Amino acid sequence: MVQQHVEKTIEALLQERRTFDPPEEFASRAHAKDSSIFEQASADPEGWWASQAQRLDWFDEWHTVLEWNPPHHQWFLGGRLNAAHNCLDRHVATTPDRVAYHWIGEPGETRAVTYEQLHEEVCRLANVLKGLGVGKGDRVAIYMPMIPELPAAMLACARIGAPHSVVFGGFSAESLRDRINDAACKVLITADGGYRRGQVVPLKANADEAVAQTPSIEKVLVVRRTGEDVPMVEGRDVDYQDAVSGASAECPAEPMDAEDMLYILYTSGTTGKPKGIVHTTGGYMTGVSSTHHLVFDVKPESDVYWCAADIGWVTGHSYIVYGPLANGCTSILYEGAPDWPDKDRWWSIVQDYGVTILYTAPTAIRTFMKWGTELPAKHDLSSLRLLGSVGEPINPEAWIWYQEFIGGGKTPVVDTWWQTETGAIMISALPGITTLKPGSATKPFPGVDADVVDEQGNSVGRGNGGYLVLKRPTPSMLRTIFGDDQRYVETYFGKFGPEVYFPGDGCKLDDDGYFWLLGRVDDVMNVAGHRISTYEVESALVDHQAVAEAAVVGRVDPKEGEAIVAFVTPKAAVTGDEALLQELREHVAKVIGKIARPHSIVFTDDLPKTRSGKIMRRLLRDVAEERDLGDVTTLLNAPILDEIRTKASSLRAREE
Ligand code: 7RM
Repeated sequence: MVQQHVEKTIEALLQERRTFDPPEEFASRAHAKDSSIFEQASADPEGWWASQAQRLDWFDEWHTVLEWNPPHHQWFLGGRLNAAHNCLDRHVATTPDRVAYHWIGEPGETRAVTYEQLHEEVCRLANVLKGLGVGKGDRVAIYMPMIPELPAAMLACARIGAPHSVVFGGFSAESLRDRINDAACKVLITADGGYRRGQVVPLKANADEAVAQTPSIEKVLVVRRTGEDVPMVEGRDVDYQDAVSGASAECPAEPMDAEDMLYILYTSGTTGKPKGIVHTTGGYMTGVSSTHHLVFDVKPESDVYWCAADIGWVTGHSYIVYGPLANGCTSILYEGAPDWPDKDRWWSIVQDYGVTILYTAPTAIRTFMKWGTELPAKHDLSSLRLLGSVGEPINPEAWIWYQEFIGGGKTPVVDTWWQTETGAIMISALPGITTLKPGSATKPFPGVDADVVDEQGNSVGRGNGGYLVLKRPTPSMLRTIFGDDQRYVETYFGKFGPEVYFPGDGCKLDDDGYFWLLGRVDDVMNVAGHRISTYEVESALVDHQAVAEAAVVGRVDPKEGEAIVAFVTPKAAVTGDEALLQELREHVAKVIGKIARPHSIVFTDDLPKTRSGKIMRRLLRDVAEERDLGDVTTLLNAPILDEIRTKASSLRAREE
C-alpha cells in the first residue's frame, strides 16, 4: 500500500513539476550565481580556461594557453606544476588538520585521514617508489581496494612524475595483465585483498597470475588490508607498510611540464582492445578543479562531499581524488557495497557523517528505488544540500525519486555528462544558476562548445536530435591513446573531421537549447526504417510503475530490419507475467508510439552491467541473437547472463 502511494506521488510530480529553479537560499550562496560567466567564457574560451588554471599553484607560469593543431591540442605551454603539490602541500600550509578522507571499511572500521597525514604518507611512498627504481616517466600499475592507500599511491606517482595506470580491483588477472603490458608498467602496487559483500577479493592472487606474464614488472608493492596470509615472491614483492614506515617523509614534488602525462586510464569500447586514455597534468587539473568547484558548489570549510564511485573508474580519479583534493575539501571514501551488511548502508553513512553533497550513478538510484523508500526514510538525510548523477542518462522518474526521497524534495540534482576521454564534466547544470529539467544534463559547462549535428556535421538546431559533438578542445580532454595515436585520430575525429570531437553519443536539443543525452549511437535501432534509440524505449519502460530497470536491444529481423527485445527487471513484489508483458507493450506504444513496442520482453532479476554500472547491451544483443558471448571480463554480475539466456531462448522457442 505504502509503495503504491509513493508511486502515485511520483506520477503526480512528473506531471506537475517539469522544471526547477535554483532554490533562492542555495543560489544566494553559490560560487556561480551570475550567468554572465557563460557569455564571458564563450566570448573568450582561452581567457576563461586561463582564469580557471589560476585556481592551481604553478611553479612557472605558462606562456601559451592553447596550441591547437587539429586534432591535437596542448594547453598552458611553458607552465610547470605538480598535481600532488596542488592536492596536498598547499593545503598542508593552511589547513593541515582538515580531514581529506573519512574512510569507512566495509567490515566497519573507520579512519579519518587529514591533509597532513596524507601528505606524509604520499612523501614516504614516493621515496619508496624511487628506491624501487621508478623515475619520471615510468608507468606504475595500481590494483587496489578502496582504501586510503589507493589515493596515496596515485599521488605518490604524481609527486615523482610517474604516470599511474589504475586497474579497477574487480577486474580479472587477464584484464590486469593486458593493461600492464600495454603500458609496460615497471612496478605494480596492490594489496593482499579487499572486501566486497563480506567476501575477500583475492587481489594478490590475481596480481600473481597477471605478473607471471608481464615482463616489464620489476617489483610488486603489497599493502596489508585483509591480513590474510599471501605468498610473497622473494626479490620481487615488497611489504608496503614495512617499506613506507622505513622511508623518509621528505620528498620534494617534481616540477612537471603542463603537458607531461599524469595518468593512463583504460576504457573498453564496444569493440577491440581497451584504449589507454592519456591525461596530462596542467589541463586535467584545471578541468577537474574548476568543474568540481562550480558544479558541486563545494565549500571546503563546511561540506562533507561523497562521490560514491570507484576510484578505478574515471569518476573516481576526477571526483574522489584530483578534483576534491585540489580544492581542499573533505570526502567520504567507502570501501564496500551499498547493501552490506544492510541495504541502508549508504543512508547510515550520510547520517553519521552529515554528508552534504552526494554524487552517484542512475543505476544505483534505480536500485535504491527497487529497494523502496522505507530504507532512506529511516535515516536523517537532512544534511544533503546537493545531489549529482553520472554515467548514463537518468530517466525523469529516477531523477524525481532521487530529489524527493534522498534530497528531501529540496536539493538541486545536477546530471553531469562526460567521459573518460573528456576527463572532466562537459555538460551539466550550475546549481545556483540553471533551471533544472529532470532527465536533461541541461547546458554545456562554461568554455565547452557543444552542439548537436546531423550525419553531415551540420547543426540540427533546437527541437531536433542527432550526434553530440564538441567543437573546440578543452584543457581536460585526452591528448591521445597510449601507444596508438592513429586510433585517437580515427576514433574521435574520423566522423566529422579533425576539429570536431565526436564522443559517440546521441543527443536531442529541446526548444530551450537544453541537451538530452540519448546514450551511445551504437545503441540506436532501425525498426522498419525508423531510428529509435534503445534509451527512449528503456525510459518509457521504467516510466511504468511495475518496472525497476530495463535494457533494450535490437535483434536482426528479416521483416523489420531490427526487432526490439526488452530485458525488464520488475520492482520488488511484482511478477513478470503475461499480463504485465502486454501492459508494458501497450505502455511503450502509448508513450512513444506503436513502432517502438517491444517485440519480446524477457523478465529478469538483474541486468548485465559493467563495474561502473553501465548496462552491457552488446552482450544482451548476443543473447537476443543467440550468438556466443563476446568478452565478459568487465562484467560485474556474470552469472545473470546464463539465467537471461535460458529465459530468452525458451521465450523464442514459444514465439516461433
Ligand atoms: C563519466 C563516465 C562515458 C559514457 C558517455 C555516455 C555515458 C556518462 C552521462 C552519460 C547520459 C550522463 N565516463 N554518460 N554520463 N549519458 N547522461 N550524465 O561515465 O567513460 O565511463 O562513460 O557514459 O554514453 O559517452 S565513461
